[in-house]
Amino acid sequence: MMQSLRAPAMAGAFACVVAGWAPVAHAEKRVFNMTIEDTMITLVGKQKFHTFAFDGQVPGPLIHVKEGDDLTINVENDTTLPHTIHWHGLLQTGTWKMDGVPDITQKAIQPGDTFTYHFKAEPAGTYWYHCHVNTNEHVAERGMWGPLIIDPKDPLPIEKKVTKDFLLMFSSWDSAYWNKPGYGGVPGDVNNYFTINGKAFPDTQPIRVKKGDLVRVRVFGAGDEMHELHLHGHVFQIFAKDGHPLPAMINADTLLFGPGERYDILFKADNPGIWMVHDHIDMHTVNGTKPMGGAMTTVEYDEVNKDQPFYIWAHKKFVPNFYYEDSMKKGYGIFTNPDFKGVPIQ
Ligand SMILES: [Cu+2]
Repeated sequence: MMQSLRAPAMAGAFACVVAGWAPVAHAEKRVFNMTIEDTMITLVGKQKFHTFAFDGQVPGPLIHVKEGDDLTINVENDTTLPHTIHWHGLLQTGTWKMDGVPDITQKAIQPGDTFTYHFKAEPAGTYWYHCHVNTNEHVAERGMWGPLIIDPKDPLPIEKKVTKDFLLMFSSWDSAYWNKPGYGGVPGDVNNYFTINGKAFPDTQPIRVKKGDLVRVRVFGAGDEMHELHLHGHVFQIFAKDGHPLPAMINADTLLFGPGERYDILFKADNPGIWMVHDHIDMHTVNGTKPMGGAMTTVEYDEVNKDQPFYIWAHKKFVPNFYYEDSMKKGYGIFTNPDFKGVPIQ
């Protein structure tokens, strides 16, 4: 394994490998409970989608822990189909049966059953969890994903300077299968709705910053399409890929990422204004056949008057924590978000 930029303690990690994983004394034990529920979400007030939602919400709850923590996650499947949870990018050293792949590392969790995952939170960085049963449907079309952030024991100097931390999970949807659970996500299908954190523009929320912030944006390819994040008015730095800091940051204004990928980007909030943020794959900025929708939002500076006669969000109700930015400040734990809740399907 190559040395990670932020892991001077690899010798200690190898010590655990020798005898299989056993929790180390200084690790925090954290126990979380999650359900999987048949849940209906509605995009832009009109297009419904049947989801298998973690804790009844899309995205699922934020799991925020520290590198090395001893995690126990009890999962209860309250839907009518089998599922698992795969902890994407985690090493599972000595715990391969916790990797969450049906018929490879476990039997899928049947309707009404529970399963307990127990593993160590490593490596540090931006990770996510998702179902691994019929991923072409359950991940790509049914919203079975959520963020898993593992703070490093030894953050890099620039990470300590971050003042705002936003999580953006990109995904796509196919209205042809909105009410056909168990189907969809096969070759030839065409996605026609595109979301950030489970909402399509104009139902997304602005990314609120103030001049002087060092902003960290963590992007996730949570669906089954490529996406290309474009931020207007700024040069950002690509800081990490798939949780791992790059040897040198890359300056960019667009970022192409595919299914499963995560990138952490940083930008200095030094240009007050209202700035477009959008998927530059133009077909991803529609709702069905209607343009000006999909995977779009804005960066809004606190210093700027939003009440502009041309601004589509001039009088928008602001919903904080849409990007889990408030939850990320609350320390470690599991954080649900009422804004992502759908309606239970009986
Ligand atoms: Cu599933």
